[in-house]
Amino acid sequence: MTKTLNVAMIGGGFMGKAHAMAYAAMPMFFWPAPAIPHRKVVVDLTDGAANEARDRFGFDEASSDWQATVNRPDIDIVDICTPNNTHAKIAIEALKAGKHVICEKPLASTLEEAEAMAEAAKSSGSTTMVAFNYRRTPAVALAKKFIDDGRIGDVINFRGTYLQDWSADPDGPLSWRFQKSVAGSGAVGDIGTHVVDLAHYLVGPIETVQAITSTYVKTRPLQQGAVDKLGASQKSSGGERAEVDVDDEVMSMVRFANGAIGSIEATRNAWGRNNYITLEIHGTKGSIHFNYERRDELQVMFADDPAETRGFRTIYTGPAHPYGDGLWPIPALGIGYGETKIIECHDFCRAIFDGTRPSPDFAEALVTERVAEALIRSGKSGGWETAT
Ligand code: SOE
Repeated sequence: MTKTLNVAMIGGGFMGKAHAMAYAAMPMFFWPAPAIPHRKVVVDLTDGAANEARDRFGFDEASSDWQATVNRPDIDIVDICTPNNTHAKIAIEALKAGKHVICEKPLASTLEEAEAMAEAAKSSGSTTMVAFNYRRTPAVALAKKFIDDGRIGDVINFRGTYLQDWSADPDGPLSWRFQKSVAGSGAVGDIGTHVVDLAHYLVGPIETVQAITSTYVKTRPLQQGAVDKLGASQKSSGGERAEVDVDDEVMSMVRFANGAIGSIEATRNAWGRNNYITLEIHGTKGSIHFNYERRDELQVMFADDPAETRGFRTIYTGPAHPYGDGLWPIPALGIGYGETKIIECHDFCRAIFDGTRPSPDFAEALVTERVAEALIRSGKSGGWETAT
């Protein structure tokens, strides 16, 4: 009989919704499932919010006490979907209690916390994972396969961008995402780390970086209510404004340990760009291009194609490609954010089942944190900074 894993999910907001949906749907996609995740307890700040999350996301129980919950003997997985500055304390307590831990990205709000989390993971016998979901887009996993199979030769260049526009409106609220004490950084930690993770996954570790960071909107209206509304304009609230102390944008040059060079950009202030994650990778024998806003497609160019047909071709991912046996039976039926979270949930449960290390686990995500910290440092110093 397939093993059941009881889940305690801490945080019932936007990410809680995505994870709860993945727990419910994973065995419907991947069958036989490595384990059946059971939505046991959801924790939120107040009893009212927790009860609402329980009813909405299909958990058995609700609680406003994360500490008591992660120590319950009937819990197998602790899933952290809370703001960045709470990750370390919840994860470390859960690891001490012998739980497997999946944590939303970025790993933590400071490098010190991230190091403590990786250390706690190392000295536990538990499985850990950080929810960098975009590497689980089938087209991105197919790009990885082409690179690993040598189809584009040695990678010489990586260009990665993550552009959004939800914070371009200066009247968007000053949520925790704009507060250094909670988020750690702005675009760098929130979305730049996704690109760093993709760069690491596809090309390898980054050694040195040189960055420019900028904060365009210096003050924002204080947020009304606790719910993270991302960019919803508060123009009419007429309320008090407070200082933004994180970056809005980062542009950078990077050097990889294997000699490849590249660039990484991230901003949440690019009007018209919604979830515009692009990757352009050049190798000695071909190129790869991906745009998340067309995420069923991977563009590839192989230099050894005959001259008259040489050029970028578009592959629509489907059953023949990574994760294809679990997803939809016809290419281009559509992969969404939800599917990437379902695959993430599958890979985490499989790693628990097999006793293998999922990627990225806390140790691997710490490498991404080091790059993020080097980007921030370089943004201040103006010079090259090491990420190791
Ligand atoms: C906001 O920028 C955000 O919700 C990120 O925090 C997520 O990681 C990203 O995938 C979608 O946008």
